[in-house]
Amino acid sequence: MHFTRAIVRPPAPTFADGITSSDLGRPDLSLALLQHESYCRALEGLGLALTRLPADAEFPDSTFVEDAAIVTAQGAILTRPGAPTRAGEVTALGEALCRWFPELEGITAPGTVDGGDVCESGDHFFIGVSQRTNMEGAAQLARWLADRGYGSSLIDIRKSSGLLHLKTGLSWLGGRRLIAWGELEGHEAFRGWQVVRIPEGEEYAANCIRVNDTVLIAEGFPQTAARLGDLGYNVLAIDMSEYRKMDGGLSCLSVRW
Ligand code: CIR
Repeated sequence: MHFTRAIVRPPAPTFADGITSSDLGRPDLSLALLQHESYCRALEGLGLALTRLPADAEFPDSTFVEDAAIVTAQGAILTRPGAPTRAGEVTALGEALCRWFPELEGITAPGTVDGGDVCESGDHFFIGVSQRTNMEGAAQLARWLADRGYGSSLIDIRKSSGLLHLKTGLSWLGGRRLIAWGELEGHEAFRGWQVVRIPEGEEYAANCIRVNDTVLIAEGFPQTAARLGDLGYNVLAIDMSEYRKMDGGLSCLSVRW
């Protein structure tokens, strides 16, 4: 879809206390803030009007707004994040989104869904069942999507080490084209889709976002950038070093529609 808006939220002073499995060290908050500003400017440069939520120290992971809401051309739904420390993040997203989506619904208990597990691919959504998104949450979301005319398929990543969320290893590039980690590439859900394989050693670059005519990718992954360039995309690289330390990627930092 053509994006015109996004919600973003800068990292909180407590950012380094968020959940992470990475061993890349503690993030530097001032550098993270600078990187966030570059990210916001890139989205604005691509024509998006941003709603900037205030940072919230109560929620160290709250800069990763994508996990708290899913927005489609046919409506929006608040998630129910799988990590207990992140549950309260939906409140601020709900307050912001109801301006555009007054009929805002939500995933309900015992379902859990993190937006990072939801890969919008045009009129089809791939939904990861993960340590954060459970079967019940995925099923609720699939029903909500079906009511709005979207198809969906579930992809169980619970045994895929290294994949926090489905979109850690999968992104939509537009049309019927995806980019994915090798271990996801052959999944039966992708029959009929072209899957561009992430080069060995560049796995972090799989979390990229197509924003209108450009693909934003993390800086420092030259083979992926070249591959996307060869496929005809405008490629814009953003330094994500401090977010990577907290298991976050490009898609996590905004809710776009
Ligand atoms: C977490 O573990 O929840 C955060 N530290 C990272 C969330 C990244 N979000 C995403 O991939 N959508």
